[in-house]
Amino acid sequence: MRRSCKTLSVLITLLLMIGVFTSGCSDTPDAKTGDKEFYVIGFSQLGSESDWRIANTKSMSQTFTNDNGYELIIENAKQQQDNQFAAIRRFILEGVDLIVIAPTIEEGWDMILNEVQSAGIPVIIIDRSVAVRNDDLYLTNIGSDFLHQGELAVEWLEDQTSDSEYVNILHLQGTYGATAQLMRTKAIEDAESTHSNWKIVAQLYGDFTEAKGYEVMTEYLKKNKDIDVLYSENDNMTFGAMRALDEAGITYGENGQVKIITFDATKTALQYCLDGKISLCVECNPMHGPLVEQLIKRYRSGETIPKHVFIDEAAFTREDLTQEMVEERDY
Ligand code: GYE
Repeated sequence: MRRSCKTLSVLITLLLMIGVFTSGCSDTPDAKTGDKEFYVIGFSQLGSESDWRIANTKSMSQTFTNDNGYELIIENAKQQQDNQFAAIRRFILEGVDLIVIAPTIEEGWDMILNEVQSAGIPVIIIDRSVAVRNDDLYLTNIGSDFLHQGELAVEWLEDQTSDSEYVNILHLQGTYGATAQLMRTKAIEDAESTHSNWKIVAQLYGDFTEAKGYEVMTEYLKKNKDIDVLYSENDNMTFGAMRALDEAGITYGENGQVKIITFDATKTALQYCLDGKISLCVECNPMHGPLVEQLIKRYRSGETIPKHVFIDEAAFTREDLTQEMVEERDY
C-alpha cells in the first residue's frame, strides 16, 4: 500500500514537471503535432491453430498498417471464447474505433456484442459466423461459404464412387461448434444419408490442429484399417493424419487405398495434391485483409454495406494444378 502511494506521488511529480516543461516551451513544435491520427482497430483473432489462421492474421496485419492510416491491435485467443470476451472488453476500455472478431464458435455472443454496441463501437465478423438473436449487433460477416465447400467435396466424391459397392468414410472434425466444422460436417452427413453405398465409419475430433489430427488418427488406426476415404475438415489435421497413415503402413493418394479430401488448399496441401498424395483440395481463402478494408472504407463513407459477404472459392484435383499455380499460392 505504502509503496503504491509513493509510486503515485513520484508519478504526479513527474507529470507536473512535464506539464511545466511543455507549457514553458509552447513555441517549440509539440511532438504530437507530427503524429498521424490512426483509425484504431481491435482484432480478436481466435487462435493460431493452423496454417490458414497464420495466413489470415498476416493478411490483416499487412493491410491495416500505420502507413495505411491504421493502428491494429491483435489479440490471440488461443482457441478459447473466454479469451475473446476478455480481449473485446479491453478493446472497449481502450476506446478503439472498430472491432474485428474471428469467432471460435457460433454460440454465446449475444451478451458481449450487446456490450460493444452499448459502447457505440462497430463490429465486423470475419471467417466463421456468430449465431445471435439480433444481427444488428454487427455490421457485416465476411467469410467463406462453408456449406458450399462441403458440397464441392461431396460432388467430387459422388463422381468417384458411383460404381463402388461400398465407401467407408473416415471423418476428421474441426473445433466443435465452429461454422467451418458445422457446415463441412453437415455436407458430408447429409450426403451420407442419400447415398446408400456411403458409410461414415467414424468421426474423430481433431480440433483443426495437426497434433490432434495425428493423435486421434494414430489411435484409430491401431484397430481399424478399412478406410476408403478420409474427409478431413482442414489441411493441418490432414497433414497429421497422413503421418499416422504412413506409420500404420496404409497407402493413400493415386493408386493408394485411401482417397484424401482436405479443406483450405494451402500451398503445402496443393503440393501434395500435385504429387498425387491428396485427391481433392477444397479452397478456403484466408486473405481477408483487403476485403475487410474495402468494407470499412465504405462504412466510414456512410454507405450501407451488405450483411454477409462470401468469398469465391474452388476445388482442385491433380489435373487442375500446375507447379506454377502451387508456387503462386500465397498461403
Ligand atoms: O479451415 C482451418 C482453421 O475457420 C476457415 O479454421 C477457418 C478454419 C480453417 O483453423 O484451417
